[in-house]
Amino acid sequence: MTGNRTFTMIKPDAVENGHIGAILDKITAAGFKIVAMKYTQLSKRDAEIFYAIHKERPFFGELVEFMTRGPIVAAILEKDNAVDDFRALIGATNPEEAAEGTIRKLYAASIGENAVHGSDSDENAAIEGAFHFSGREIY
Ligand code: RTP
Ligand code: MG
Repeated sequence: MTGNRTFTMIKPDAVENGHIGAILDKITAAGFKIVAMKYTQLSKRDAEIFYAIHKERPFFGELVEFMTRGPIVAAILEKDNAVDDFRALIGATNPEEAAEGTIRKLYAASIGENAVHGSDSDENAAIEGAFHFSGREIY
């Protein structure tokens, strides 16, 4: 059981492909309440900080390039057991391994360009939410 908030981004591929509306529909239909949301674009520095945990991985440069190439939707979501339930809703990192009906199965093209982000722990949800939103932007 996790806490009641998670952080998500609709990634540049899903924005480019026109899936913002469909993805937000799936998120709200699954019982998540949007408590903060913005349309924005990450700078290289933002992406390098956000994904610092992956900086030694071979795909890091590609990941930063991808995440900064166009706008994203960032949001904080509220629901009981938010982190675990949201990761179940989005599906496996690799869309080929994602369960039927999950957001990545429906809207992602590859392991690198996989449509959405979901925090992996309560601690990271709080850090990632605070990275993108001030207290006055959370309702
Ligand atoms: P996320 O953090 O975006 O919710 O994804 P995740 O937990 O399912 O996966 P994670 O291991 O945290 O990886 C972060 C993001 O890096 C890209 N990636 N590319 N080319 C590759 O092998 C590879 N592996 C990971 C993906 O965009 C992944 O979501
Ligand atoms: Mg992750």
